[in-house]
Amino acid sequence: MKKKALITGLNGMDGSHLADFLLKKDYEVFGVIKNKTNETLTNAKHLIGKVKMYNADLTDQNSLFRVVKECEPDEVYNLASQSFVGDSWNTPELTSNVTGLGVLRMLETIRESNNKNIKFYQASSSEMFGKMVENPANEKTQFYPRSPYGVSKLYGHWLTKNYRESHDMFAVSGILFNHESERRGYEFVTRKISDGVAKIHLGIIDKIYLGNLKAARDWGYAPDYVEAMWLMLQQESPDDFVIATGIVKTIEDFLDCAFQEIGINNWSKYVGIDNRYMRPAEVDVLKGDYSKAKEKLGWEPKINFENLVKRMVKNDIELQKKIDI
Ligand code: G4F
Repeated sequence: MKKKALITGLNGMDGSHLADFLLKKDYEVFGVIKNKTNETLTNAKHLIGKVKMYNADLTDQNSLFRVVKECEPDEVYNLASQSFVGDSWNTPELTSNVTGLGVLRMLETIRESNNKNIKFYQASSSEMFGKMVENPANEKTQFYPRSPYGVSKLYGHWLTKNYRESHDMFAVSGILFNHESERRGYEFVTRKISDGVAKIHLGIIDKIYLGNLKAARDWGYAPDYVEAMWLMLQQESPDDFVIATGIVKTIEDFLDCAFQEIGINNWSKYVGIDNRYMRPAEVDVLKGDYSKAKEKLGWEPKINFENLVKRMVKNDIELQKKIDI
């Protein structure tokens, strides 16, 4: 019998990469998509016919009950969320409802299913470390979130731990640091840059506008990170893990690397600052210590920063060429 996995947020970057990964492992994969239509299937189009997709929502408890009842999963990966930190100040209630309370609804759905064997993965985030009271951060580092998004993720994180301890559930959190890929949404800084650089290269635009260029992140490659999610659910006992590269780069470093890809060494005339992209409370730097994951999961990042940036820029150049035709 094939193992069955249910992924919420199937159409997101991580959801679609995880589905690809699990299909290769011969899983039967089910996915929850919000407002599913053929037009809204951005990252999951190639999964039509391979993954059974459900129109359900983390804000609608009954829709989750129905999905779990029908597909009877062995593993549930809760990846859906309002995941754009910048927008969480504009939509704090929506963010809390989806990113925070959504975790409660998914955990309750599993608990009420009376199937003690379902394993649950929660997508926790390095945004929970926010102000970083310890650098690099590990699983024991105290949290200090800096946005409604970070606070909501922290609620989901503690709730997952609480359900594990209260109801004897196999429920784990992966505290993932920033991870990107060719499927990243255009609102995030990495994709905004790779897309912008591709358009500058092809003469479509002449400048990109960004916010805080001094912010620093620990960036990895999303397909590497979905493997870590799966590994966490294959352990004997449930536990939480930090997943990171341990290497920190600034937005300026990302710009250096992206512009070098199109042969430009000094990008200053191609980048403008727009205060609209500054955040009310910034997370200046994020750096993770993944040694526990290395030791217990045997996990390590494979794609480095330079390679990641190259892939994203190359992909966007190819995409733009196709659009131009
Ligand atoms: O790309 P970002 O929007 O990602 P952020 O806020 O780090 O969040 C991402 O990683 C988290 C894990 O740490 C996830 F939980 C979360 O869901 C998401 O995937 O911004 C990165 C940095 C910020 O410091 C921001 O202020 O880039 C800075 N930045 C500068 N200019 C910009 C821009 N960010 C965006 N989105 N757009 C800009 O123009």
